[in-house]
Amino acid sequence: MFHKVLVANRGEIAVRIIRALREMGIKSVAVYSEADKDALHVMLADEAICIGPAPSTESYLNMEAIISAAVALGAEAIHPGFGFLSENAKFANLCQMCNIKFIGPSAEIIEKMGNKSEARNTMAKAGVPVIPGTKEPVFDAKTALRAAKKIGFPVIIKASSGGGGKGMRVAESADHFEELFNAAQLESIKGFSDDSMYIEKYIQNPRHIEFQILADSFGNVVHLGERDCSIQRRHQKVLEESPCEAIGDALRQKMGRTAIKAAKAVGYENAGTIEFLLDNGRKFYFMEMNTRIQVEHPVTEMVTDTDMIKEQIRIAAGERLSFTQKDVKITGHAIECRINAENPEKNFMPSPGLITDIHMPGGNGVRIDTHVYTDYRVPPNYDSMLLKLIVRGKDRSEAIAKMRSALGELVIEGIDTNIDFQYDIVNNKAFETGKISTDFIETYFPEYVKK
Ligand code: MV4
Repeated sequence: MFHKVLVANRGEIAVRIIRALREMGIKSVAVYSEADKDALHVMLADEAICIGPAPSTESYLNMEAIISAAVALGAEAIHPGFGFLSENAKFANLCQMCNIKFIGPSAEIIEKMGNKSEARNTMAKAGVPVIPGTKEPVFDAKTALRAAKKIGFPVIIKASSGGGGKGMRVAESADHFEELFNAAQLESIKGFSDDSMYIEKYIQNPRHIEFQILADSFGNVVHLGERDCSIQRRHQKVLEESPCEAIGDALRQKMGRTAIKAAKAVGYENAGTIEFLLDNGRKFYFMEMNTRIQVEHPVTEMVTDTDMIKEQIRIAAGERLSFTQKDVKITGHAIECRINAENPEKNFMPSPGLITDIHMPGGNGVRIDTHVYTDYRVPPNYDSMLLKLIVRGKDRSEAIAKMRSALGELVIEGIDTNIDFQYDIVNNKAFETGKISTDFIETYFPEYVKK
């Protein structure tokens, strides 16, 4: 096992990883920017080292500074968390060249799955259902239009290097298709320096269902069930739950086996997520693979009684998975609400600043993953997520009751938050009856959706 691990992240996930390391008897090294000198992850780690100024390009994305810190302090591995360098193939490769274990899959797999068009092809070849669409990337509007006509409208135009909704457009018909294509492509060139695009049939009001995978370096792969992440706003998840209300055991098994097949097809190692879209006819399609630990991993931990961060570290250290698929039991129901420093009344504008007071709920089945505390100043430089409120109940209805109670108790003073917005979501009738899809917020909270 490792003796010392560097955590190349900040915020609640850095805290989460440092705690797992301490439980495992592994020394932790925090890295921090000048804006984060008073951050909780810095206080909790065994050692901490400043890696640069506030802008993340000069600190949390500064590969040389992070690798140098690991070498200087003798860390044998780096946990990248999510965001920042977690899906950066160049960084994973740099770690390997410096003899530091990157806690995640190989640079080759990150690269392969980072190209969404290539990932689609790889999965299709492996017999994983993909959404009908182009088999080769397209680079110009005319070729794309021909492909779109073959697929049949509506279609969705996506950037090969995309994700997070950037470089994506829906085309209802051939009219304006070329304009939409060019706009999506321009966004992709600007955002990812890549003009490679692909076209898919557009699935109306799908559910976003993702399967959690764990794969060790001996080729053993298990899935830990799914998360329903359909409630999103501008491609940012707002609330996640496990299991998904809409799939029974038969479909769960089928999707789970498909997720394992997908992971095995690329020789996957470590924790990963297979994202599917589920259409109204209950057909499911591979959409993307995420090669990192995800924000919403706690809902899976709560219903499977696992510690996914510890599993990641064990796998990276070359240990075998200690359980098989038949040992995985999903019990109860978990929900996570992301609490952000933002103002829903002002188009979710970020609201950094001083937290003058905070009261956190607790009790049976209530978990909070956070880095904030009273008198903490939320810096304006990073993601606005403050806290993840996670509850687990014996079934969905108990979990909803717990979440309503916990959100009602949660108080954060000094800055604006989305606590009340989350409270309205969990008190919504459609949410209560499980009628959710990716258009949930537009449908039930149109006043919050800026046109
Ligand atoms: C789709 C789709 C419908 N049909 N692809 C959104 C982000 C990116 N990862 C892919 N996305 C979508 N791809 C086809 N062929 C609908 C979405 C989508 C979506 C997906 C999951 C959760 C929320 C969403 C919100 C809008 C669009």
